[in-house]
Amino acid sequence: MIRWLILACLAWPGALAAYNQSTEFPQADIDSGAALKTLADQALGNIKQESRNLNTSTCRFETAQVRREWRDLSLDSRKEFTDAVQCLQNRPTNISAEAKKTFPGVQTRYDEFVATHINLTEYIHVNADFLAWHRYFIYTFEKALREECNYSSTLPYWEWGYDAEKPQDSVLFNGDAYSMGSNGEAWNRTTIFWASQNMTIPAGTGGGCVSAGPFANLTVNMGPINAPGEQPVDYKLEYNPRCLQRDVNPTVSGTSVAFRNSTELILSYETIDWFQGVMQADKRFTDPDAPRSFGVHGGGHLTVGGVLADIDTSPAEPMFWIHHAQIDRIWTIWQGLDPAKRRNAIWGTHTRADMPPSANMTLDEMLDFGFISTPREFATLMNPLAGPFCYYYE
Ligand SMILES: [Cu+2]
Repeated sequence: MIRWLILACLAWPGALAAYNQSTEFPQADIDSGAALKTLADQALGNIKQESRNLNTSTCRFETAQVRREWRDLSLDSRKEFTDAVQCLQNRPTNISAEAKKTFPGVQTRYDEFVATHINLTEYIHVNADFLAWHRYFIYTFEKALREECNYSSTLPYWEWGYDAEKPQDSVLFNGDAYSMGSNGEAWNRTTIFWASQNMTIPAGTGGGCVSAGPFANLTVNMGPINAPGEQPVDYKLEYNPRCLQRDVNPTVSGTSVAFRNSTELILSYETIDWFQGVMQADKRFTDPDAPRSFGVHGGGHLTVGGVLADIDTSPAEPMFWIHHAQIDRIWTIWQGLDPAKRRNAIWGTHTRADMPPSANMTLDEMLDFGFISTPREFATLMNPLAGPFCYYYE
C-alpha cells in the first residue's frame, strides 16, 4: 500500500519530497542490497510512466525486452548465452582485406568488437560519452548474438553485490557447463605492479588461464595493452594469440563493488559529472586523501582481473558484457530516479580525463562505433526505451 503511494507520488512533478524521504535508508539495507532493490523499483516505476508519455518512440514498455541478473536465468538460459558468445567467437570476420592490414589481430567476428574498443579507448572512457557509448556497444553485441547466433534472449547483467565478499566462490566462476568459466589457475601472488597506472594493487586468487567451463579453450587474439602485471606495450592491434587469464579478486570487490558502493553512488550524486566521475574513479572527482577506490566500473574490471583488467582489450573477456550491462543498469536506475533532470544529462569532453584537452561533447554529435555500427547520434542513446533501444532491467 505504502509502495503504491510512493509510486503514485513519483508520477507527478511535485514528487521530490516523496523521493527524498525514501532515500534515507538504514545502513544495513544499503549493505544488504535491499535499498538498491527499492531504488531499482522506484526508477522502474518512473521509467514506465515516462515511456507512456513519450509518444515519439515506437518502443512500448509492455513489449520491451527484459534484461535479467545472471542468477535469475535458468541453467539452460545461462548455457544458451555462453553458447551464443562462443558462436560469435567462432564466426569469421567480415572486415575487408584492406582493413586487415591495420587490424591484423582481428581473426573473428567477435574480435571486431574487441578491436573497435581498443581503437577508440582514449575517446570512450572517463569522458562525456562513456556511458552512452558502452550502452550502445553492448546493445550491438546483444543484437549480433540474436541475429547471427540464434540467441533467443537478452544480455544478462552481473549484480556484483552478490559476489563482493567472495567472488572466487561465485556460481559464475564455478567452472561447470552453466557458468561463465572458472577462475584462472592460482599463481599465488600477493601484489601486482600495474605499470601503466604506476601503482601496486593487491593480487587476486587466480592469475593464470581459465581452466574449466565454457571459456577454458578461448583464444584471446589481441593485447595485452595495459594489464596489471604486464609491461605496457606499444602494439595494440597485432595478432597475439594467448589464453583467457583471470585473477578473481576479493580484496578489490569487497571495497569497490559491494552493494554499499553501488547504492551510495546512486544516492550521493545529483549531477552526471560526479556520478560518472566517481563511478570511474576519475581523479578530478576523487579525494586524494580518501582510501583508494577503483569505482564500480574499474572495480568490476579488477574483480575478474586478467584480461578484464586490461581496459583496452577487456571486451575479449566474455564477462565484459555482463559487467557492462550492470554498469548500464546502475546508470539506468540513476537516470530513472529523476528522469526530468537526468535523462539527457551529459558532462565532459572527448578525451580521457580531458587529456589532451578537447572540446565539450554535445548531444547532437555523431559517435563512432568502428567496425560494429554506422555512427549514432549521442542524443539517441540516452534512453533504453527509445532510439534504437527497447529494453529495461528487472
Ligand atoms: Cu570500455
